Order: sequence, then structure tokens, then C-alpha cells
Amino acid sequence: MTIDIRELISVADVGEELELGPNGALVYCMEFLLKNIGWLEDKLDAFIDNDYVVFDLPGQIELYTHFPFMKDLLSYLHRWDFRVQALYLLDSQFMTDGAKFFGGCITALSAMIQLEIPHINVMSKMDLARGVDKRQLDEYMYPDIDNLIQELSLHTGPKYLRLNSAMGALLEEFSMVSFVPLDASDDDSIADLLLMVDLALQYEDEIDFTNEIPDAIDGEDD
Ligand SMILES: Nc1nc2c(ncn2[C@@H]2O[C@H](COP(=O)(O)OP(=O)(O)OP(=O)(O)O)[C@@H](O)[C@H]2O)c(=O)[nH]1
Ligand SMILES: [Mg+2]
Repeated sequence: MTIDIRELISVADVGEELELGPNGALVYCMEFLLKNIGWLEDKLDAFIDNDYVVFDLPGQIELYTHFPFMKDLLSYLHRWDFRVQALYLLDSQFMTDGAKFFGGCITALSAMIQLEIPHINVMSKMDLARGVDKRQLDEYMYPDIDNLIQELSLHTGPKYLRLNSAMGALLEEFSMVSFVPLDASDDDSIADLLLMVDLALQYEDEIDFTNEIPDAIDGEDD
């Protein structure tokens, strides 16, 4: 089952009618969704217990760092008893150099700190990195923070070494520099990520718990 927010409001319509640019229109749409949250609640009501609901959210980082929308949306989801897990998708193209990758990790961290929910970093579009050898990939999946800082400092110059080291320490403190690779064209890759999300959400426990309820009721009847 798919819910399309464009049934409620769309960036294209808002942009045209209110003559807003893409970012302004997106902000307006998020505000509109939150003001009309009953629309989403009704749509989500159609799901049943234990259903997985994936929210495909816009990539504009400002929505997570400068505005309260995502936190407000999360507080509704929590109120409606959803268990929520954030997946932060960074394109495999960010692995082209250490500085770009470092920037990607910092934005992932800022989103995580804002949202305050369990968080998994995913390196997406791994189909584009098929030619890259395993050792080189591992350097990005489980990077050594000192190497990253050194590589970043080659770009920024020695003047920023202390700043870079401080940012590196922050990433390390929040365990923000490991990634789960995702190749959407490979079923095993999707299954591996799904398993990780299941574990983080304790999804099996939820299923077991729900399955136990009829037994308990049966037991009472005996
Ligand atoms: N090779 C490859 N390309 C992809 C994949 N997923 C999406 N794309 C392409 O990447 C481009 C950007 O798409 P997405 O990364 O999904 O980004 P988006 O959803 O448009 O934008 P945001 O989510 O807001 O960042 C499009 O041209 C997609 O066709 C993938 O798994 N592999
Ligand atoms: Mg997208």
C-alpha cells in the first residue's frame, strides 16, 4: 500500500500558485502537512499491526537541521505507537574523496542529533561502485577517523587541523562513521539491511508479543 503526499499537497502546485522556489515550496508543504496531520493519521490507520511503513523523506538537509518539522512529525508517530528507525542514505558517490565523505558524515550526524531516534547510516547506490575493490570500499564503510582527518586536512590546509580533529572526535563519539552498503538491485543486500533494521526495532519481539496474545486469551478460556 502506498500513501502519496501529493494527494494532499505538492511542491509543484505550491511553487506555481504561491510563486515560491523549490525550497520555500517544500517548507510550505511540510508546514501544511503538519497543520493537516489528521490526513496522514487517517491514511496510516489503514495499516495493520506489525506493518512496516517506510517514509521516503526529502533530502534537503535544512528540513532536519533548521526546522522543527521532522521532530514534530516524529512526535505524532510516537503518539500513534509507531516504533521508528531513521536510515540516513548517503550516495556511494560520496566515496570519491575523504573530504566529501567527511562532509556527508557531518550532515548525517546533524540530522541524527536533531531527530533523537535510533539511526543507521546507509551507503546507497552501491551498484555504481561495483568496480571498486573490497579493501577500498571497507575504507569508507568502516573508516579510520585519523586517516579521514588527514585527508580532509590536505584539502583545508594545516590551519584547520584542530577544527577537523574536533569534528572527527565528534563523529567518533557518536559512532557516526560506519555505513551499511545498499545495492537496491541486489536482493541479498536489501535483506541484510532489513535484518539490521529489524534488530534495531526489535521487530521479532513485537511479532512474538502480538502472536502470544491469542494464546493468553485461549489460556484464560481453559
Ligand atoms: N545507479 C543508481 N541510481 C539511482 C538509485 N536510486 C536512485 N538513483 C538515481 O539517482 C537520481 C537521484 O535520485 P535519488 O537519489 O533517489 O534522489 P531523490 O529522491 O530524487 O531526491 P532526495 O531524496 O530528495 O535527495 C535519479 O536519477 C535516480 O534515478 C540506485 O540505487 N542506483
Ligand atoms: Mg528521495
